[in-house]
Amino acid sequence: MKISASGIESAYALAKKRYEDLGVDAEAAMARLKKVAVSMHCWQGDDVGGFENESGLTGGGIQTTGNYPGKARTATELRADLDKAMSLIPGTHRLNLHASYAELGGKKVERDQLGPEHFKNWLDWAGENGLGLDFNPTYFSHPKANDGFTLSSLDENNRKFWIDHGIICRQIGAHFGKTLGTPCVTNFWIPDGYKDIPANRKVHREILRDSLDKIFAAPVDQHHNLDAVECKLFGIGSESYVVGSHEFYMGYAVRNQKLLCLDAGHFHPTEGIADKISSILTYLDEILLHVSRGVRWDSDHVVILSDELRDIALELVRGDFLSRVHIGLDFFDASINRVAAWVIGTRCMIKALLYALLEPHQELCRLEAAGDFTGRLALMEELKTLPFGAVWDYYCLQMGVPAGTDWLAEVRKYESDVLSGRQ
Ligand code: RNT
Ligand code: ZN
Repeated sequence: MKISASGIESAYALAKKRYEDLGVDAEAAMARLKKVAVSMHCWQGDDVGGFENESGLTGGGIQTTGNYPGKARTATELRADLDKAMSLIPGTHRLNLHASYAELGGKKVERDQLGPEHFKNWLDWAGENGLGLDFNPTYFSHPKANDGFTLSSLDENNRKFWIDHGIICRQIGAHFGKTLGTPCVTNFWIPDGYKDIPANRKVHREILRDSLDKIFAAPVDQHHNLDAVECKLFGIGSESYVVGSHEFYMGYAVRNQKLLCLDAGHFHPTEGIADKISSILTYLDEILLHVSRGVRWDSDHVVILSDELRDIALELVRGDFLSRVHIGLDFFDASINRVAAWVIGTRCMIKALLYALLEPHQELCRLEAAGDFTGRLALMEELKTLPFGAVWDYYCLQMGVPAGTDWLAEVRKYESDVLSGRQ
């Protein structure tokens, strides 16, 4: 059932007053929210398959599960699905592309030979829709990564191939950034690691440092491209040792002033990333987040409005970090409608930010500084049941996207009109 606009407006009027009583300006919160761009990942739409060949996601220790019908088979279909998803999400956002989503026109182009021309359609589409682009070299689903090693491989030829891929991707990223007038974050994640106990942990880390140094030595304009490195604890098939661990990349990022990418699924299963943000931003200007949801392992479930997500958003707002943190999403679920997955996850990210922007932060800080931890806890708990949903619905209404679950009817229609025709 469609929610009526007048119902949303009257609920909002009451909610606004309730927040005002706490010294919070709901209008100002929404105005700030409007400016936040979330980088939506292309890979939710086709189960991290990419368009280089038929085989889809192979290796790398990441996995999609499920076979919900309607997966995008071409870049054109993927863009159509993204258009649909984006039309149901308030605000103007970004698209995060992987190199494996190059459009090669039926030709075989190796990953060390890619160029901006292979992403022309993506770039045109982003420009037409006012979207920024982010980018990722693809270090998985490739014969040269089959032994589990890429940039830290002991094989010099392999390494050279992957170094060249990295350099080319940074150049492509800079081209995106320059063309679109907003810097592209190019994020490096590699799967390298061992299933079982390594005899020589050190050698791969030294090699990885050397490979990264070579990649980043290539001159690329920082105004157009920002480099990020993503750490990880373990993957399927790399349970005992991941070369690019947290300590490895934190050291690398701090020494070389690169962005560190924190993926919510890349730490111990009970460890959140919210508390890490202000620590790392003490030493780095900017970071990248991969907002994800691990269930028992780094399972990349669709992001929901969990405590963990709220904590991340609260940290971004409380620390005034929104301009220093690039928010990317990283989840992939093939067991539900893929367009719906994007919509749910992205809307939840935005919702969490709205929740955080509606917090009476100064008052909480005042209580804390005065040593009134009782008052701090009491107020924090009270905030959870304020009429936040009424502000969210109103925000959607203002932004011209469906409120409540009204978006679902549109996804269902798209499923029967478009997705169901895909075999
Ligand atoms: C893998 C990393 C990485 C990938 C994407 C597809 O564990 O999280 O970010 O999910 O590059
Ligand atoms: Zn990630």
